[in-house]
Amino acid sequence: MGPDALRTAGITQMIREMGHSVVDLGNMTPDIYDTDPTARDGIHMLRENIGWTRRLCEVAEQQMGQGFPIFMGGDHALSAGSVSGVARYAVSQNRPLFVLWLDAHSDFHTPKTSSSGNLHGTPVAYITGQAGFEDYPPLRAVVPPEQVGMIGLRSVDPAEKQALQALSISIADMRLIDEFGIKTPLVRFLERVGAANGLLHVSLDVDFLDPSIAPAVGTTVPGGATTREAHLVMELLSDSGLMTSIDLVELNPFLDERGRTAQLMVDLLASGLGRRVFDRNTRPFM
Ligand code: 5AB
Ligand code: MN
Ligand code: MN
Ligand code: MN
Repeated sequence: MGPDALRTAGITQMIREMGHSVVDLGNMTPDIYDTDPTARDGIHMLRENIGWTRRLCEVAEQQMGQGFPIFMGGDHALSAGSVSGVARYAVSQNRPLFVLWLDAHSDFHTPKTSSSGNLHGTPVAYITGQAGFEDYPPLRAVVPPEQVGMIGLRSVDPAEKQALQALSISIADMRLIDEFGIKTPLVRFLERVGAANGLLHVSLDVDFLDPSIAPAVGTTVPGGATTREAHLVMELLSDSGLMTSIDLVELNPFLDERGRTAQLMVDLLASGLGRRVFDRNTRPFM
């Protein structure tokens, strides 16, 4: 339902109005998967997710060569496929892939450590090549943890914390954002992407935003990004010219209030594609 809510909120028209041509590939379907009803994986829809990952990985690699892919969800588990495909493309271009994870959560469980059994809590561990995904499609291109940045964190489970502490993922939790502003960690990360001539995939989880402005998500956590913080992130991403693909995920229109979360996600994408109130040079003060 998420992608259709984004369509209803005018995502295609907005992109066109910004002067781009856009092709809507429609809703995807997973690759064939094992539907053995006696299988007990302890994980919700493991096999189905593996089918989705395989399909999305192929499509993502292909579409990277065609333009700027926007992956709409749906469950954040889709990023296991989108990012692994984008990573394959980056290898083919001989360029490093950086991933910016905008989320309340670190999504760093493996199917082995997850206590909820919900795979939307696992994609970052998969794309960075952590052990525990033996049933998943083997990764042809791993994203090194040093090339991942997470901004907005405020709900991290003990197993995730332990795994993250051993790695060099850049993390800006809400406390750091309160103290230094959201621009500081983002600009530092973008400087690294630019210096390495990297590609940049952005994964925007609705729950990055504060639930008071974005209620349409199953896993709300108070204390999230404000409307302006989120727009600033997208505006800076657009200024940088570095972003080469994006996921818009976790939108559950069933939980929305008159489509406001879907509309906010579309507006944020517009900022990411360059929409401004004024051009910089028409601003009188600075
Ligand atoms: B989301 C939790 N860590 O594993 C788990 O929304 C939440 O894609 C995961 O960021 C949230 O179930 C996944 C408690
Ligand atoms: Mn979810
Ligand atoms: Mn989340
Ligand atoms: Mn997430």
